Amino acid sequence: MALTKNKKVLDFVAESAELGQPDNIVWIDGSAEQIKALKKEAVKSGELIKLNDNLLPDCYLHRTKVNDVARVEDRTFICTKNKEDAGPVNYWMDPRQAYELANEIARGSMKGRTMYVIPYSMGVVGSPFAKIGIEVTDSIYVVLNMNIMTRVGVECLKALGKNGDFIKGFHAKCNVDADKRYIMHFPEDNTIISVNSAYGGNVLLGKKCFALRIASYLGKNEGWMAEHMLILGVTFPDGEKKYVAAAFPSACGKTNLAMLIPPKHYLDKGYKVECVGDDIAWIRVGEDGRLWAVNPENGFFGVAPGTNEHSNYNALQSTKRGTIFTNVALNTDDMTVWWEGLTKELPEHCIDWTGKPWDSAKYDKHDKSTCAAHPNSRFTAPAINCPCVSPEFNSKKGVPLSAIIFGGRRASTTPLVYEARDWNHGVFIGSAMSSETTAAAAGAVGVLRHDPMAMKPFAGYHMGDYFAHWVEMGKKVKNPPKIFNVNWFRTDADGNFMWPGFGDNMRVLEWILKRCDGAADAEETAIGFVPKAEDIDLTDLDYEYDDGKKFGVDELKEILAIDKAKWAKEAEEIEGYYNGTIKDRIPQELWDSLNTLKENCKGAVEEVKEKPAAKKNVAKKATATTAKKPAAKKTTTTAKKPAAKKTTK
Ligand code: SAT
Ligand code: MN
Repeated sequence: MALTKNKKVLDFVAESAELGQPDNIVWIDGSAEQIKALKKEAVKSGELIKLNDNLLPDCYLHRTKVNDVARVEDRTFICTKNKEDAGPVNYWMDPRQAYELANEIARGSMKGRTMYVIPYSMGVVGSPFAKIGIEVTDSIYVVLNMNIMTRVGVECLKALGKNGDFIKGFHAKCNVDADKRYIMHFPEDNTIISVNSAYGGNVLLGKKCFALRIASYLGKNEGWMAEHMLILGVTFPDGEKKYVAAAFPSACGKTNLAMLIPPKHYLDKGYKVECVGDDIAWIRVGEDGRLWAVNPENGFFGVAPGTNEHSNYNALQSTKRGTIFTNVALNTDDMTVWWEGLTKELPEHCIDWTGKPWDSAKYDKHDKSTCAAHPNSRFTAPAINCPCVSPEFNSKKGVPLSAIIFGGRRASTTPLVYEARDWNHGVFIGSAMSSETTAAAAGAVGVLRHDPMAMKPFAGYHMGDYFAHWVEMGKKVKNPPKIFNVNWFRTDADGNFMWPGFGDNMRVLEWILKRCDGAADAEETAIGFVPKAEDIDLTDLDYEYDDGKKFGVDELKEILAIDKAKWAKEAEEIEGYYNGTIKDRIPQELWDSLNTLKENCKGAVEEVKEKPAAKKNVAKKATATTAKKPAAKKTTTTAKKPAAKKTTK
């Protein structure tokens, strides 16, 4: 029975039913009984496998089809009337054509099935940040995951009232046919359509589809921001709390950073880290002129492989009850789950993620095809399970941000951490982010690609306009957070990660937060402010590379060093991306920052190129040119060196 009198909702449900032609329609009220009954039904049909109720109470395993294990970026479309509005890094489809295609695929596809109507809220119901969505789906798996990841049920319909607007989401799994898989977004209609997939990021429509792609578009028009960012709080020994939001591409450690446990000597001093969110931040300007952020989600859709007691105790604990595991391995000895990196010992009797018995003797950690769990296998865990969930997790007004951090996987060039000179320089740094691809999206892994603000797959409109929106937001914030860039992934010549990462990232966070207070020193470099080695606390740091070499001050110096020649090349590369991909919608402020970077690294270009030039006689190539579009009016004001007052506290 319909749970609302809102005509727009009723119309949407009726239209969806007319299209999908399900046998039944079930409204999800969010009650524990209903959810329990659905779990039972899913176990009966084989869609879920019930795990050991003593060891993992109320936990289930789900396996997707082998062709349906990750987001599919090349089948994800932004459908705006004008192609230009989707921009150069999104796939675009004409909305009329997209609706026609989706209708053709979805028509009658729910015959013999039940269509569930999920009213859900992104954000705490009643918060000024919150927005309501209605997802219809023919998948119980989607209902159960949405019930963890979002706030689901009648309270959302109440908040909507008789006339409220909402984001429409239509999901039909159809035959999970990869050739007919489409994830379509209609930002101008507040609509999302997903067909022929049953994998998380493609079908939990509140997550990437709504909370990032549609919400980023809404944010641009309404003056706020939807970002691919974790949010964490740090409590200092004196009791003061500071909050940080950090953008990293998928599967680059957002969940780990969001839940980090500081090294012992920090804990002894009274430091504490608490998690507000691990994937998405909605950010608004507060009355105090600061940026305030909420996590619109209600759970974690985290990457399982590599998660263990040491790497992320809090995430692991979060998965101990009420969790749905997707594409991990099943340990048949005790009906628990396993994935690569969970334990050193391999399970003796185990079924791999495809449902076949797994032979641990054939396991080769360098060959992903021998893995028991899929590299992008996931857990969907309620946020309230997390031992370090922030008391502000359910706050309606959110938390004020002291710092914004960008980061990616970069084997070289990018130092462990550096700080932007100001907001616009920070926006430049975010826009210039590159990272190696991961298993979170279908396609090759480990390929370096541009991923501005970690939003390449998620900005619901033109990337150049998105940069401009960041610049505009900077003008609205009287007390902006400071912006930093980190890189936990530097490798040495043997391919070892040079920085220990995980809990030891606290050492970098401490410097970042002290910089926000003017309480830590830094060195002014060509790319921004970089800590001196002595500014990073290495007390009790114990990290050994595979060859037995220990991490120490020399290694720290190496990963803090700025190689200007490499940065000169990086600047050329960024210019190529701006000119070649984003083209004419790059805001002038970003060209100015690029020109400053080029200017600051100019000597290094000469140095590097002069050597062969001396022999080969091509010395004239040595001079750095100015990036395209240097506005005449602004070049004169371009600071070649950052303002002296900011160099140190
Ligand atoms: O699959 S999701 O898009 O939900 C997770 C991710 O890729 O970050
Ligand atoms: Mn993500």
